Amino acid sequence: MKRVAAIHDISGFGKCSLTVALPVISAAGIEVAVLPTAVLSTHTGGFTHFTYRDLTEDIQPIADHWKSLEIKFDAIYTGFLGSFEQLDLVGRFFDTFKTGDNLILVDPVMADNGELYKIFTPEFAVGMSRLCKKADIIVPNLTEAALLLGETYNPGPYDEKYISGLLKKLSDLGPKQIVLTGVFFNEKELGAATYDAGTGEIAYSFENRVPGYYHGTGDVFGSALLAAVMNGFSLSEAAGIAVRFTTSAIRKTAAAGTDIRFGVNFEQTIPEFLRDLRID
Ligand code: PXL
Repeated sequence: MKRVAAIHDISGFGKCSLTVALPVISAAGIEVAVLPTAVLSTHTGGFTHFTYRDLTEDIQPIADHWKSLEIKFDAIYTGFLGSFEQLDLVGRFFDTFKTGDNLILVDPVMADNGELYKIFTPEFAVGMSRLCKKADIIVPNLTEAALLLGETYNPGPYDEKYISGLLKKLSDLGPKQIVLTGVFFNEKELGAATYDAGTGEIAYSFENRVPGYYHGTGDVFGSALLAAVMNGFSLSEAAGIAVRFTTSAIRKTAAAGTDIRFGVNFEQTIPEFLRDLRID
């Protein structure tokens, strides 16, 4: 069985980060070791007065303990990181646990819809782009891509020339595989673009857009993408699986009329996801 180290926060309510990564990746038959970076009562998107217990002090001792046990990871998956210090500690974690054949996936969680999440400053993006240099795959949305490249956010719609330019510039930062989320060429469809610098292939996956902005979807997408790659799918196939899974979970949530801050119904979408992965 393959094993991934998932380094994200735990937001108790709101279905994102570890409360998504753990069930989704485990359902796909992959063991998940969790390294929580913080414990919050809810995620920070749209809620006020959330609690925030920082776990920066625990990161290095947890890494040291895992190292002493000679635990190996087939992949390391990072998401929401709360500070520069955490970026440094996670970079050190990569140096310790990187092997010749494992995979580092960094989701540079820090912004969406043209805006930084309110707990971050613009300098954080510089630190995050440094961490991305060490990754094999990065999964930014369009806002995060602009921040990583020090460019102005473009609200879209986009065209292939703009997207392929972004993909190549992101790859020039270091990672050989790029998955850009929130891509759309018209108002009807939304999806992801992938670039593999090894093969030069650029591919797109789209589904019909569901109106509204649902929280936690980046983590549903990233977790599904990693699970698919670890189950042997190519990057572009994995992005298609992740786009279908995320969109289907959003559709169920929209149909139920759930508050958009409460996360999406990925749980009841897992059977479809496993059929798509052909491991049901
Ligand atoms: O889903 C990204 C995410 C993860 N963790 C926390 C967040 C967010 C996005 O807002 O606030 C704490």
